[in-house]
Amino acid sequence: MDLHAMDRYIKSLIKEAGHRIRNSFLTDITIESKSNANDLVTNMDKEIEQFFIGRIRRDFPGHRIFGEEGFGDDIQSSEGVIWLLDPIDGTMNFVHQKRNFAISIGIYLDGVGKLGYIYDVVNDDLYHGVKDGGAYYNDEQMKPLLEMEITESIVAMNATWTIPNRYLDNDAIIQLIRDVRGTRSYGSAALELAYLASGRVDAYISMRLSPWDIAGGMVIAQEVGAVTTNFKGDPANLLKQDTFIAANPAIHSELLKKYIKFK
Ligand code: 2AM
Ligand code: CA
Ligand code: CA
Ligand code: CA
Repeated sequence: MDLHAMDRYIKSLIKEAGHRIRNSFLTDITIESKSNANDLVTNMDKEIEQFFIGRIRRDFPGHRIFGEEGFGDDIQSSEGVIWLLDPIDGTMNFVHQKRNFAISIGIYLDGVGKLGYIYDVVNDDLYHGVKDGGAYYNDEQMKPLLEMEITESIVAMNATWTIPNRYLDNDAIIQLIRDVRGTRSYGSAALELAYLASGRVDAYISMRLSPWDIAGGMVIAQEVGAVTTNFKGDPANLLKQDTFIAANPAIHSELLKKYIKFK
C-alpha cells in the first residue's frame, strides 16, 4: 500500500464529501430514529456513506469497508485492508446544531491502523495521522502529549455515564469529576479524539462506542503518544462495540485503576 498516494486520494475524497454535506444545509433533510428515539440518522448519513463506498469500490476493489450505516461489507475479521468509515460522527449535532460533527475514516491493514482522518466539516479543519509519520492539524504537525496530572486534566465524557448503571461504580466516576480540573462533552467521539490529540482535552471516556467511531482517531491520537484501550485495559475493539478510553499517557493507567471500576 502506497501511503502517500492513499493519503492524497483520501483527502480529496473527504473534501468532496464535506462539500456535499455543507450543500445539504440548503435543502431539507430527512431524520429517522435507529436504536432509540434519540439515536438519529438522516438521509445525509446514508448518502455520504454510499458516496465513499462507491468511490472506494471503484478505485480499490480489493479493499473492504466497515461503515456505520451498513452499506459496506460484513466485517468479521481484520485481515487485508479495511476502511472504517463514519460518514457523519455526531449526527445529533448535525441535526440540531449544524456544527460539531465530523467525517471519520481509519485505514487498517491486517488490524494495524495506517491512516486516520477526522474532518470537522463546518470549520474545514482536517486532522490526520500516518502510522509512524506523525499527526497533523491541517498542515501543522501536532506535538507529543506532555507530562501531566489528573488534577490538572480536562476529561471529555458524556453526562449520561454519570447516571447510575449496571456496569460501573458510580461513586468512582463522581470522584473523577471532583478530582479533574474540568469535564467537557462535545457529542462526537471523533472530534473528542481529535481534541485529545491536539491537547485540548486530556482524556476521552465512553461506555459504548463502535469501531468506526474510534478507528480514525486512534491512529491520530497514538501518533502523539495517547494510549487507547477499552475499560479492561485491552486494545480497543475494532470488530464490535465496546467501552473506550483514550488518554494522555501520563494519566491513562491511573484513570483506569482509580476511577473506572466495574461493579
Ligand atoms: P454517531 O453520531 O455517529 O452515531 C455521541 O456521544 C457519540 O457517540 C457520537 O460519536 C456517536 O456517533 C456515538 N455513538 C455510538 N453509539 C451510539 C448510539 N447507540 N447512539 C448514539 N450515539 C452513539
Ligand atoms: Ca449513529
Ligand atoms: Ca459515530
Ligand atoms: Ca455516524
